[in-house]
Amino acid sequence: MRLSRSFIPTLKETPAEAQIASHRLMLRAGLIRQTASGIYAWLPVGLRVLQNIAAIVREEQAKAGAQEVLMPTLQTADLWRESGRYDAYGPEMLRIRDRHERDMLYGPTNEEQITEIARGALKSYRELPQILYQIQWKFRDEVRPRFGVMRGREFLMKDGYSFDLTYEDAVNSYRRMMLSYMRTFQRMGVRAIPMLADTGPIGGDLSHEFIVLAPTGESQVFYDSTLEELDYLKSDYSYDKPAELAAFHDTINSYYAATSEKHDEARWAEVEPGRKREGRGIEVGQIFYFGRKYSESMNFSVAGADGKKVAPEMGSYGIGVSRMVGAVIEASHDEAGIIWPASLAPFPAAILNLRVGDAVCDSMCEKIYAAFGGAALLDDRDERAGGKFADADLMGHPWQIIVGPRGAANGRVEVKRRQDGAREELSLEDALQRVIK
Ligand code: 5CA
Repeated sequence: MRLSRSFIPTLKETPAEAQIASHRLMLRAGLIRQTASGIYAWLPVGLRVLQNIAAIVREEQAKAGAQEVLMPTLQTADLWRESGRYDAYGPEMLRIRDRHERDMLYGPTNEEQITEIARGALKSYRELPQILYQIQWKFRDEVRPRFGVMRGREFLMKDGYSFDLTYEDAVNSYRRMMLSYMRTFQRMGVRAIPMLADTGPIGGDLSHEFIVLAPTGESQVFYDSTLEELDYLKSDYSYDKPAELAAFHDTINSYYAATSEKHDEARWAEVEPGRKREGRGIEVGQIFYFGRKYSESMNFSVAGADGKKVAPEMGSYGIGVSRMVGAVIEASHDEAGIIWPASLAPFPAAILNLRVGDAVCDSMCEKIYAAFGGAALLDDRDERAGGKFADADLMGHPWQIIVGPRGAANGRVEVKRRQDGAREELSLEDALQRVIK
């Protein structure tokens, strides 16, 4: 993309309404704009990041055997009356009435909706297990929306739902999703620590939250630092082998990790002092096993092997896709701006043309731009070098390729790595080799 023609409304001043770094940086780097309290429009750069997150989620869900669906944002109240949650959900639910005076709602989550769909389609135990998920907008009328996309009212969630015949199978699905989550978060360049959690309005008796550490996080957390070191991408646990999934789950659960609600001082005291980590964290995902809570209340059963009706065992699995953008920035930024992990960056690199109009600089920049297949961001604005450096740092591209008249005349460019600020002068060919993987 050419910066001169792009829609990337960056801000020089720090927006007064933003209390935390990620919110400030998302506004300043032109990722989002607020349209109403807790509701945001995603501008081109922000949307790219959101789509990069969604793409990783989709790949990892597919590997774990989950299938993608897309359910409506609007649901009928009758569905929620069946499960008993219509009244129980309270003022966080946005209730709407259509022209026929029918009660509707903007979905805060989709257990009822997916149960109704499964109930209409699944008739026999042979059709289980199933894991279905979607990436769809949710609305929760939070009392205090704050911190930008971190606690919004409208937000993008990946929500998945599993259906199994037996408790053992359901726990296997839960573990399968847990492993896929650890791989998903690791690919996004953040360490999310799984912690035993309360189940809240979703219900059930087994739940884990996935927490990214950041000083501005809303939860107080305690964990063994071993959980930061495990490499889930290299580990070869197989999704198809229940014993391996059990071993994975046991490994995770053998290290202490809990939010303040579940914190157990006696167990904490047993953690090796050098491995104790305590701090604030952002919940980027949560998974739940809740058995037959929805299948029983909503009358969903399949025929078992003996012909008798069985209510399937269920779980649900969420990732805060839009919250993730804020969480990654909280975990990865400095004074100058965002530092994107390569896997989520809106552009793999920025090409900074320090003298637009100079034939050598222009042609070198075009060559580099073409080498990226147009995927990089070309700063071709007629602006001072200082402004270009500041904007590139603010936007957080993993690499900057800096093309100035003196170097260009000798076929050389400067390459800066955003993560540590390391700079190197290289030939055009070496620079491309360094940056394009
Ligand atoms: N049905 C289940 C799992 S599919 C569910 O709704 N789980 S949840 O309530 O934990 O939400 C899933 C994830 O959405 C959370 O872990 C969090 O990352 C994100 N989330 C929840 N509320 C908000 C909010 N107000 N703003 C942004 N993200 C949110």
